[in-house]
Amino acid sequence: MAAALYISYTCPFAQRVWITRNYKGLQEKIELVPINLQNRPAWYKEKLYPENKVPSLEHNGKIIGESLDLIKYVDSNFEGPSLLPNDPAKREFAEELIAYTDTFIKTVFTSFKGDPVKEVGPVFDHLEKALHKFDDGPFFLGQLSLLMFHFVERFQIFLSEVWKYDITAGRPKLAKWIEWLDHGFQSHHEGYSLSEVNGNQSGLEINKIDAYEQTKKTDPKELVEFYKARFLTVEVYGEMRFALEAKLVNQSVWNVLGKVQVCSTGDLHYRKGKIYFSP
Ligand SMILES: N[C@@H](CCC(=O)N[C@@H](CS)C(=O)NCC(=O)O)C(=O)O
Repeated sequence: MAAALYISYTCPFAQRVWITRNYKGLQEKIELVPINLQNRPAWYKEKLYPENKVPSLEHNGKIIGESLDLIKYVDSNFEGPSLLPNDPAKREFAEELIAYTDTFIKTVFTSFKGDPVKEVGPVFDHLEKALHKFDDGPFFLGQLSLLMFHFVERFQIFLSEVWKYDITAGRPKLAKWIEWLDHGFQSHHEGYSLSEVNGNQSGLEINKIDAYEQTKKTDPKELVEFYKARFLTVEVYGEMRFALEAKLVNQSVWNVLGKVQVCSTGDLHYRKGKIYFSP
């Protein structure tokens, strides 16, 4: 029976279910339905998914949500290669790692509103340790890399751009993992497969690269702007508002606000009589 996966092109949670669908070769079996999150159609909430979030999957007359549940559901209820390894120890580790992704994401997103340089270390250390666990090439158990990489890639861009924080410093396995994945995607663009470039040791085959590449719609520059607007914008008032409006301060404002030490000038936004500043 045909199924529909409701996603948004910018949502990383939807992206991991979308990658799972592509990886299993279910493009014909599970139709993609993009939802515009900024302008959600009323029927989505009223008739389909009262949570009004993406992703959700419509299958056999049922609607299921939550991306982690959906990954497991799609993996076990549809045909195609399994995402989870068969070996029991590896399978247990894979399930732990998939579940850990939510802690990882939450910690990093929350840190964007505080001080990431102090807060994100432990979660990237956890990934570094996980990469040491099985000697499976530079990947987390092969295809599971695909379910982690899009988050790590987004965070890497934002943390280095805004906080000058290098997630790979002191984490050699993580550095290698990112390098190999980047290299794999790049070689693919240039018309080579990773096995041609590096011998057949990478475990990143063309169908895996494709499964991921088909979901890659976010431009890194747009991503940085989107995260800045979402996480770094603060309301300013009182003397600071006066100084900003009179253009008496720029860079120092942000330092005084105590958020980031590195940005230069910012933009002022007026909304409902309030004033907001974003770097
Ligand atoms: N825990 C959920 C998170 C899904 C989620 O937060 N989706 C966002 C887009 S990235 C959303 O639909 N937000 C709309 C809203 O919260 O109203 C999952 O893993 O599926």
